[in-house]
Amino acid sequence: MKPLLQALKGNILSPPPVWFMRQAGRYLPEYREVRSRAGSFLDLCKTPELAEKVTLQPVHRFGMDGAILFSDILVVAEALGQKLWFEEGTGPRLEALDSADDLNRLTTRHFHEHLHPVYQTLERLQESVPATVTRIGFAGAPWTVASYMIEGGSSRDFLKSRLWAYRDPNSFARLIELLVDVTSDYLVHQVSAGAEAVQLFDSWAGIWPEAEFRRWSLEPCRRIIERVHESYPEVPVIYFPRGAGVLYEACAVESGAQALSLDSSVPLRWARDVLQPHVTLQGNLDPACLVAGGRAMESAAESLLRMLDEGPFIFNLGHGIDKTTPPEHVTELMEIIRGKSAQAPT
Ligand code: 1CP
Repeated sequence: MKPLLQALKGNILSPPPVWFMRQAGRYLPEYREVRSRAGSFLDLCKTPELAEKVTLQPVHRFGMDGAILFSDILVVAEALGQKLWFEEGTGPRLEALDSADDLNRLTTRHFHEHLHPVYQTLERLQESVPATVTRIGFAGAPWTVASYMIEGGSSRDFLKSRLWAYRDPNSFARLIELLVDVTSDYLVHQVSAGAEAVQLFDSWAGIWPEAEFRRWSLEPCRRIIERVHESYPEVPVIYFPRGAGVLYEACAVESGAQALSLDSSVPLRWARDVLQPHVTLQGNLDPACLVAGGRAMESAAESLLRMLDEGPFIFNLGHGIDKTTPPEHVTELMEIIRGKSAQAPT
């Protein structure tokens, strides 16, 4: 079995398998080259030959154990009929949802047709991903996707979305329910097209108090994971409730996920003692260490390996690769992970 899948099944590997969130992207000159040919970022996501190519770029250059589908979490909003575009420098923009009435503008009628290029990319990857490398599909969690749909783009405080949830929980629940449904379906289709594991990105989970975290982040994700497992009981799900703090424990015990992706703020000793008995852990090197390189990167990577690689573990970052990361630092980090762990007793 492929190393990443073995770790997701709870096996302890030395060296641990490794991949990096957002491993394809602007920090790679070969990505910038393809991106400039594609037109817009969304065109790149929707052109299977090019999306396949950029998915493979980091795998070929660095030899990661996972190849994550090249797409974006926000294509789901677009597939529901919401207008989406990406502005250079400012990131994603959407025609914002302002009220319960706006939910009526959303439709599932063309959902899978719209996402067909994503499925085609995964089908192509079945032929081209190296034999030992795991194909990872993904989706945004309902809360994180809803926040972009309501804010109309990135936000610092998500106040509009939070106020909607507090003032009109029924219509907010309608949006979350819709996203639970389509996201479950989307992931099942990704697996049918060739994804061997899937990751749910709840990048903004950490903004909520406990009760709302459970209601709007954990419970919707638990239901999606359950739905994926109803169709594909063997397919591992990696859950990334970024910023969940001590609530990572509830995620480990209650979500049904096989692995938790840890953000960089999660203390390693606590993660080892409290979370790792329940699930495979993935993470959590600070992406800034990878930009910095040198001693800072080396010592952080070594303590991560020392602390977590006696249980089921996948080396990753605590969040996506920064676009200013020097590619040579990624090469060095791969050497640290593979070299150092290879010498450790098994
Ligand atoms: O051309 C470009 O460089 C556009 C930048 C870019 C890229 C490379 C965006 C816009 N998305 C992506 C790809 C992407 N997004 C992947 C590809 C696979 C890989 O990991 O290599 C994935 C998994 C995502 C997921 C994603 N998109 C998340 C969840 C993970 C996270 O980083 O928290 C989120 C929040 C988004 C929204 C989004 N899309 C793009 C940007 C710049 C953002 C973040 C905006 C913000 O911070 O609010």
